[in-house]
Amino acid sequence: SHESNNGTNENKEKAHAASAVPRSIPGDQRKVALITGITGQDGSYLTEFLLGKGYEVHGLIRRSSNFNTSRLDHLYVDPHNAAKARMKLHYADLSDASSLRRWVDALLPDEVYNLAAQSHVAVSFEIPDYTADVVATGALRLLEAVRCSPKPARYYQAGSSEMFGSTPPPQSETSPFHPRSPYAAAKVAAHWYTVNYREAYGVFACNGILFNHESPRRGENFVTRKITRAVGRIRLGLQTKVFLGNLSAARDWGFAGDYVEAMWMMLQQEEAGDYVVATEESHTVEEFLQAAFGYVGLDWKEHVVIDPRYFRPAEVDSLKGDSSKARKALGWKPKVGFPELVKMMVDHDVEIAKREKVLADAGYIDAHQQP
Ligand code: NDP
Ligand code: GDR
Repeated sequence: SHESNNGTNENKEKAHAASAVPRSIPGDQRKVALITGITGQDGSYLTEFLLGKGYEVHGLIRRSSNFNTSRLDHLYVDPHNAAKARMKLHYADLSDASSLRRWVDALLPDEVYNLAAQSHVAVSFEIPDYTADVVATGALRLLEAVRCSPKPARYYQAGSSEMFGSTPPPQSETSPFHPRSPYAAAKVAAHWYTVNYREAYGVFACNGILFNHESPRRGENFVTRKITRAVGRIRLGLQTKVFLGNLSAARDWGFAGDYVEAMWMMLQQEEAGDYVVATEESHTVEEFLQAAFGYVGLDWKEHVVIDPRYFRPAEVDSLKGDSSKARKALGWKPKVGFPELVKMMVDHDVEIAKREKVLADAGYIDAHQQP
């Protein structure tokens, strides 16, 4: 991590004011990308991908009482080392239009990726108003900033298969939306704002309608990661049970690293458009349990307890994408399949559990404190 430079917390203040950071080194012709939600799962993979393509990457982060950049720490270079630092972080918030406008104007990005969201479906029932503000109006605020930018930027909107909701599979770009949560309804609004800015103002704006994608960096309260974290800890004897909700829901699960590539591909086309991105394979939560526990020789039925609090007021029963448009027009296809994804996540989380066990055995952490 970047902190290991001097072993102190002094460098943890990673974000900078607009005046302090020039867009790029003078004379530098690198493409500039601006990413919201850079600290999230997809933000970290997209940043790696774009740095690999030679981009200068700017990320907008929100203020948090805890450091929220752990997914980016391996990419961080102190900005005082201007020749090497190709990822820069700035404070802004999707609920603060002026901050978005200011950064778009200051950085003049070639591409803007709007990944920021209150992205947890169940939580959106608890905080619907906030979810709408960030997910729907937040996208509108950023589109306005892009529309008013002195330099035309290409815009990517992180749309979701949740927008299809109760529309039966397979779901494609032409399937009707029937959202089943405040989160999904807000994503539908953001989708149409994006289409509207394309049609009304000619903004090069694309909607990626991405089906579920996971990774070892997935937030720990999404079902796949919740399961693989539990598998690791149960395998190492750090816990015995995991509490879950509806096991019969079916999802089209892919690997996040594959999906960020599709985002970039959309912005490299001659014309802006909307694309479904999916593996076209669907599995139930129960099948995920079977695969994850089975991989380390455990029987999930001995460890899973159903807790009604994890059932949602309205559920999305079955998602399976038809991504033929993206496969044909972008030449995109997923590289990681379901069994490989499960193994990748379980292997990673068994390693984490091993480290937790060392700390727990030495009395440094409370082993019973479940993540
Ligand atoms: P995460 O929840 O991992 O990341 C969300 C990001 O948004 C974080 O960086 C978070 O910051 C940031 N954020 C939240 N609220 C605000 C705010 N008010 N202002 C600025 N930033 C904010 O999501 P993913 O990486 O999994 O997903 C990326 C995007 O793609 C999201 O929009 C999600 O809804 C969408 N999506 C995801 C899918 C998936 O399967 N992963 C599928 C389809 C769509 P912080 O780190 O501080 O919390
Ligand atoms: P989802 O992902 O709602 O599809 O949204 P999540 O992993 O939260 O749920 C998938 C399915 O699993 C069921 N489930 C549980 N879910 C959670 N989180 N916790 C549990 O204990 C549990 N038990 C069962 C859920 O009911 C659901 O059916 C994700 C997010 O990344 C969104 O931002 C994104 O838009 C969509 O994927 C595509």
